[in-house]
Amino acid sequence: MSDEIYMARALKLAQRGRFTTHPNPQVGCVIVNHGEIVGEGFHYRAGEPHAEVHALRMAGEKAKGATAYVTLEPCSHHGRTPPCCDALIAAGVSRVVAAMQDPNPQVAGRGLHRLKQAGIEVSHGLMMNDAEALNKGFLKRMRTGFPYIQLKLGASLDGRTAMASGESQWITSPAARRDVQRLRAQSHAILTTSATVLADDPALTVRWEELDSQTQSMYPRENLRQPLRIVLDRLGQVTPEHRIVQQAGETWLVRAQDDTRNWPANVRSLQMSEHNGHLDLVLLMMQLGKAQINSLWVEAGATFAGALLQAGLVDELIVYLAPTLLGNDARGLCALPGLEKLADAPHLKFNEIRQVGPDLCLHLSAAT
Ligand code: AOF
Ligand code: ZN
Repeated sequence: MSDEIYMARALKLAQRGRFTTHPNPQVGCVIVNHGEIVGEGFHYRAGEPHAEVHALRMAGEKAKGATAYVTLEPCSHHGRTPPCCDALIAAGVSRVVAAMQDPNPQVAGRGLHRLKQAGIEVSHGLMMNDAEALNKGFLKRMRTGFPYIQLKLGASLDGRTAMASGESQWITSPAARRDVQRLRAQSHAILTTSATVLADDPALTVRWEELDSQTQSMYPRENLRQPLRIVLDRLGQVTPEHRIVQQAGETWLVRAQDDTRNWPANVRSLQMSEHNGHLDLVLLMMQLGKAQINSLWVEAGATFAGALLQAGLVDELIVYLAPTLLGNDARGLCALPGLEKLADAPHLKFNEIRQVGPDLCLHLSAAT
């Protein structure tokens, strides 16, 4: 069998960590000796063994002289766990095929170098695009210091989100809301604004019973992790009565003024400088990157969506479109103040189009 088949298997295994590895990447490993898979593993949670360690444990003596297929360069540093390249060397592996190098500055080529120095045949780049797609958040944070930002929008076919009165609940279908639950579950953190909290009082949690059955089967209820909730609350309008601060998991309130209120232990108030009556979004994203947040899922209103787009901070737009028309009096999807010329409009491209129940889900990114 060819290298691609084993790497495809390693990529598939890596995905089993999709809901749980943050802030670490998803990594899979397959060990093959004389055409037989003798060990497999994937990384499940930060602090727990890396993919290679699981696979080496399964392979035991059979790792000697074997080939290890890994979706990310084996690590060379002592983090929460010891270096995987040492474990591969000690086990007597004779060849390592990595899908890509690890941009983590603590690794960045040193893992592959150490393996080579130990006399192991090393290569990287096999199925690299798939490996990149697996860890968009981790890779962006390692390369730029910013989290990977996904902006979720929901609208009618004519791009409207609410009637003029504000009436807006359930334009999209229950199937679309289940899809949102799955995408929230994969995100490291969820961001919203106090305007949305004051208008809708959302919980912004993942409800296991609302996940689709395939997701449920790979994400047992007892392992459910609530993504961190972050609210941009410049003026300190969120109160202990709002649902978002009453949920399991952490909530951070980002404010321009220091907050002296006694919040429960799972609520943190962070102070950030403001500029012309706005929090500095670029600074915010840098701080979230420093806090090791790989991926940010944004659910907010048209004003914030527009601000984020105009700041060039959106990596991916995820738009649910319902097969209905709300007319010209209804509210628009995205405020883009100052936009007058067509040439200045954001240029996007469609990357994926899915039908979700009766709705469409469109995935877009900036056109390059
Ligand atoms: C691998 N295989 O399965 C993972 C890797 O704190 P630690 O010890 O868990 O190290 C985390 C770093 O190790 C992470 O940032 C990334 O660079 C690498 N993750 N590497 O070879 C794995 N999870
Ligand atoms: Zn490792």
